[in-house]
Amino acid sequence: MLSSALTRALALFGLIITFLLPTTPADASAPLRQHAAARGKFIGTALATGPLAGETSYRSIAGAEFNQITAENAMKWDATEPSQGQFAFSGADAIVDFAVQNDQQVHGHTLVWHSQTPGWVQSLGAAQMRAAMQNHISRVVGRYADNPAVVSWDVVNEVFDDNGNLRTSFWYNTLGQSYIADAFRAARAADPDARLCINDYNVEGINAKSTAMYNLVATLRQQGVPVDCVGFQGHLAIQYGFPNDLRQNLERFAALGVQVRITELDIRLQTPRDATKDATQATYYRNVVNACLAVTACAGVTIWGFTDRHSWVPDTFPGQGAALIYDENYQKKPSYTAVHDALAGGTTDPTPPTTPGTPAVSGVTATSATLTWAASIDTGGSGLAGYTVYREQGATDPPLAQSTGNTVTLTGLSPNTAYQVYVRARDGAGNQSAASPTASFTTTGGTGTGACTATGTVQTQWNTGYVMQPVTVANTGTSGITGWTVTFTLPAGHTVTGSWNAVLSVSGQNVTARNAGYNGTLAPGASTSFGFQVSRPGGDTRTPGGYDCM
Ligand code: G2I
Repeated sequence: MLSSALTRALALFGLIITFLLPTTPADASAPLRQHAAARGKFIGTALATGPLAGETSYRSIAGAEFNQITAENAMKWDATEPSQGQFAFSGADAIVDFAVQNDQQVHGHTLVWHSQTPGWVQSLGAAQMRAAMQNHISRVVGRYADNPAVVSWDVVNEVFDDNGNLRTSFWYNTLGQSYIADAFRAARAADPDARLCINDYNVEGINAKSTAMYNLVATLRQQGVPVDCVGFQGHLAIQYGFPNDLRQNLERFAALGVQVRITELDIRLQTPRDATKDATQATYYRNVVNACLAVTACAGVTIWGFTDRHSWVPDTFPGQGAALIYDENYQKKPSYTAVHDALAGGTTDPTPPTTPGTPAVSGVTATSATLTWAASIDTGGSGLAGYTVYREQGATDPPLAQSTGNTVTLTGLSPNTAYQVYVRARDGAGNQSAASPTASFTTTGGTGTGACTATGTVQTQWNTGYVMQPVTVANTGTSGITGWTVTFTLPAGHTVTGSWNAVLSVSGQNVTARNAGYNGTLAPGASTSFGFQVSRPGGDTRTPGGYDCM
């Protein structure tokens, strides 16, 4: 029988050989993993044990398209050690076995987290909790330490709150900050060869939280704590905008000497899908993959599941979903093509599409208008991908909408407001056309119904953000209403990062909030409320204004 050290050495040797073999250019129809491997990256997916056991399509796509796997839930504490000292690895093993069969690397997720950790851990005293943490890490990491497929671990997950303070979880409250360094040291001891990561969400762009993570990683490494890698989850939403400084952010972490990776990518939208939302989502997916490709230290991108049939999003964000690259029936979406083409690597099309015609404006209301223009033509080979409508307003013109065809209805506009807009076309290679001539229109005034009012209050704020809560919606009329729409304007530079009790859509600085399924009905005199969180340039204390309710 081979010693485990020898097994590992042979496996490593195999890996090295695989990397040294000349890579033939991946052909256009090749699966994602072939293109990713040719670029020296992984493309991964999270897997859930239920469908892995029960659905043939799930298994075959997961095996064929991806070269990296993360267990969506099966390696978490509640799954692996539900009662103290009672370890259960059937789900985790099923995922690892699948990865081995399909020649995929596994990222272990996750050892120390405030969520999905059983009550027995949370109620321990300090000394027992530290010992339980070290034992858990030692047993879980140790189980796979000799398995060459399992190459990395999320040692700690989501240790920051949204303001960049250390989260006051039961870990922090009981053990203080030292639990983080202790967790990394325990993981290193359990598997000296595994790559050890810290992982979090809302850290894709440069902001207070990502800067706090940057500072923590720098400090830990100075102290000799074995942090090898930083995971950026990447739970994005098309209605909240793309973190355009993602690449720059990855680069600053890479300069600390760590590997970086996108660990849980999904890009949700307000359902139902349509061609415009699909196109925006595809652009976001392409941008994430391109950011990773552009940064040498970026190991790859893991998508948080691959089919809309199995995704955490609709359960957590009612009214949102369709966040993945295959639909519920395992059909590829435009976002699949975007990931594929980005991995397949550039294109040779240097020619932008022709300039769109002047937009003709029709159907102007208080909050919407329809634009139609003469279509562009793309002759460069990559094909016309769609159009972006911009609002002309000065130094930077915000995009108002995207479309795949030569017409779009702008929504979420402010009442009684003058708009100058123009259109640019883009092709499959990302080339943008020149701007069309500008069209002007003015939205009609307010609601006039007097049926409802909206007022917003700042509940809490910090240097780079604030929470608006409650935004009170009151039925001031004499008859009941069964749905409401509140519009308001964000100060320039402010962006919505989350919301609750209403469905928000954001267009430039204009926000439209519609009632959720459960709070649209208001009797005369009744009121309800919703809330949202905003990120702002440091110290810019302006707040949203122009609330209008209809
Ligand atoms: O919340 C999204 C992700 C944020 N980063 C860390 C990830 O680990 C996290 O994943 C999600 C899973 O996608 C969900 O599937 O973590 C959730 C738990 O916080 C997972 O949800 C849980 C449900 O809450 C449970 O009710 C359910 O039994 O999934 C369990 C298994 O389906």
